[in-house]
Amino acid sequence: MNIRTVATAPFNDQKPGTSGLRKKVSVFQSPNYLENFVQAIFDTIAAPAGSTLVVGGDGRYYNREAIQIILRIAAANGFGKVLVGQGGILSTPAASCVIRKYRTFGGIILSASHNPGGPDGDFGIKYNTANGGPAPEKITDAIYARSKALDSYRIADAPGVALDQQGSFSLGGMAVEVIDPVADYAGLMESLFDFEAIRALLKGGFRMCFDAMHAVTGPYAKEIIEKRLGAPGGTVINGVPLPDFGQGHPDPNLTYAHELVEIMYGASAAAFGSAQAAPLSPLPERSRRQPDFGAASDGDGDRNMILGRHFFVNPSDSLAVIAANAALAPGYAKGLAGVARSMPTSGAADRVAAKLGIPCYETPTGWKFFGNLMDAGKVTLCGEESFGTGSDHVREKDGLWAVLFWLNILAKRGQSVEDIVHRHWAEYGRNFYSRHDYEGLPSDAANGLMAHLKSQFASLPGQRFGSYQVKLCDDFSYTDPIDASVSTGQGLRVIFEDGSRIVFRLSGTGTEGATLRIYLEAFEPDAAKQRRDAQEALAGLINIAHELSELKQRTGREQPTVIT
Ligand code: G16
Repeated sequence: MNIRTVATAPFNDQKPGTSGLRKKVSVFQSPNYLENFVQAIFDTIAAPAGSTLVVGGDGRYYNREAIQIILRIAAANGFGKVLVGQGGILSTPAASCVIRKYRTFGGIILSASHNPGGPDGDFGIKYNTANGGPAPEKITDAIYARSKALDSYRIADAPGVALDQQGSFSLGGMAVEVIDPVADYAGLMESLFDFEAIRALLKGGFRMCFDAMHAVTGPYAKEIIEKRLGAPGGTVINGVPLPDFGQGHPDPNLTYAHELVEIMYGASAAAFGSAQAAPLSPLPERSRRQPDFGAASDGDGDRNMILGRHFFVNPSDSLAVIAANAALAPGYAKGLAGVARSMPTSGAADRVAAKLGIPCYETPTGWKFFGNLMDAGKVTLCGEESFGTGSDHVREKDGLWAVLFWLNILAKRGQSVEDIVHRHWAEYGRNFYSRHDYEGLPSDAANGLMAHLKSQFASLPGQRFGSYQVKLCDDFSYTDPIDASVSTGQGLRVIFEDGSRIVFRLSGTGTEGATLRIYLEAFEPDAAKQRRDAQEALAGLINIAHELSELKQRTGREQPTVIT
């Protein structure tokens, strides 16, 4: 094998964000950009010669080209074997599953998650460690440091590997095994859930729709939901992964999964969710009677949105409902060790944990913060408000897993989605919750707004805003209970005397300007008052958020881009 050492200059912008390095495709295509970052990963992880790596992605534009480059750099850096998903495809949870099942040294996942794809869209890359989870901050910080000092990378001169055919190949002496991207993952799902009960549910007239949004979950959902669980063909819509996601935005929320929302809400869809709801198209034949259950997943298959007929399940509530009903799924019948949620996620899961007598951990935003807790056996379930739910079956959040968990619960309880959530609120109280996103803000304006908020923190406690009195304000920081690592600057919290709160954060996953997220939460124990619209119930807090942040003066915006 001929290995070339290529001289290069470091880039100064390769700092991984909330979940890996995400940039425009054109940035990754610029000479040496991807190569440098991959070499920085390999230099940092220092895998012993002959190690095995997993490589796969969500199928977005540049996925195949990037995989060929990574294979050649892996060969030049002494890896003995790489497992690649057929067609270059591996959903993020499936990659985690494969890393764990075959005990590989780690894996590289190519995805910009829910961000749009195509030549003008986004691309991303992240490294996952041997536990199957995203590398923790100490590794991503070291990769970043290395990327700033890199002056060369090593690459094998070898022809590309045919990714469309399963089998074993050789690339300059390194083994490349092209594997079925679905089989291992589907087998794992079958071991966790009561497929018999779900099959019976689907046979008995229960109708569902799964929107794969032309992203990676299409083949997984078709195999599991249509083939193994027997749902009729056509249950999975937009099931063919496309490099540009059919020009869509593969983010399973009420704004971007509008086709599914139209199906589930029928004519009233426009009233829901978004300040920018797309106009309604004529209803397709199948939605004359809305399905009982709707779900969608994102670009790389780790997010999920759960809908009932005319009913949206807030992701924070979804985590709480799954926790409360976990014993109904065979894989969780023995009970939960604990649950964890990110700080901005509502406290609904905390109430379930308290009742179950198990711990509930509060971490910063980012799935990587759950890894240590799961590895130490402290938590079984984890979730985030950003449409992420998962468990210790892998070390990533898992969209289809959440869908199957809901199906398992629905099959066992025989009630509607709406009914299950209403009963949950009646039992535990309702954490009214919403997230308002302001996308594409100039970075200066967003940073100025956050600095302005922080500057008021000393004087806010004790101040009254209508019926709300400020109890405390802080910039959230977290000390990992397992390795004692400290993460600071994780979101500005304004907490009121009655437990309501407003959190302000800048997203760490965007590639253009800044995205401001405002998270709003208020608790309602009275069942008679729980069925109000969340925006209405949170209106007072929304006004306070605008006032404290000087949102309009600083950004010119009054309406969020997306409301969850
Ligand atoms: C990533 C992380 C999640 C995080 C989400 C939103 O998800 O894995 O843990 O909650 O981003 O992060 P931010 O608010 O910083 O944009 P994904 O699905 O994009 O990988």
